Amino acid sequence: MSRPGTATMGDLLGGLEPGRQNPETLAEGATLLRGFAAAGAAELVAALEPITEAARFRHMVTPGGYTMSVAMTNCGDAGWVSERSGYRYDVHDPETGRAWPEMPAAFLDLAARAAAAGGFPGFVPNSCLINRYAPKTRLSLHQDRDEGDFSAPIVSVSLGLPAVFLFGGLKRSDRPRRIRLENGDVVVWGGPARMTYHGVAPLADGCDPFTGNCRINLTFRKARLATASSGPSTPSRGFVKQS
Ligand code: MD3
Ligand code: FE
Repeated sequence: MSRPGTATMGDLLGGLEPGRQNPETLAEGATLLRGFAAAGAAELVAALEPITEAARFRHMVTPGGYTMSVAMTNCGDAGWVSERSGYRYDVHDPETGRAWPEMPAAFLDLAARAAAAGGFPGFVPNSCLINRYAPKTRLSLHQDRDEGDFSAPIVSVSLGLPAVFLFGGLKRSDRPRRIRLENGDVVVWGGPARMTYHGVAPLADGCDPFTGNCRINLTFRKARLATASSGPSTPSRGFVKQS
């Protein structure tokens, strides 16, 4: 960007060229940190190996009976689960009955540093949802509202093949903006952006040196877990996370 003697368009516009700032505020509470995880991407992908060995990627079924095209698994104290009976955070992997694999220190560290850079210091996620997109895989517009604590942000990390992220508004009918997310890009979603509708357009074919022909997305979350005093968690209502 700052090669001596080479004036780029960004320089000429004083760094104000739309869509070229880093960090970039996408909306109030939503901050795009381009390349924030790029240097550590190989380490993050390597850390996924033992996790996905113990808790395999699987295609979950929605309450509506659709099988999601995104393959998912989790690590941390709780994992997001979709079944015919509803969505929930569960301390066990229903496929194995065992606790989810532990969240690697490198994941926690990255999530905390990114959240701080996005204006949310002190973020300690207890759950990481791991999404795998093969070519043609998509994620329909939805809100994330199963966490129970919406004061904490969600931090998302893109690895491998690029994707077009769909960033909508607070109503499903708000027409989404299209934002290209590449390997190492991190987005922090908090405050008023926390409940926005979002999705991912069908993945284009390609090849990445670390992930091969797929995109991996990590989302770090703070899920409120059921305790003896709070009783069993109630199933979420009205949230449709489509395949
Ligand atoms: C905006 N994942 O796992 S990450 C999801 O690329 C999910 O796999 C997408 O949507 C993916 O739920 C998008 C970006 C993202 C994640 C969570 C958000 C954006 C968000 C929560 C609220 C608002
Ligand atoms: Fe989401």
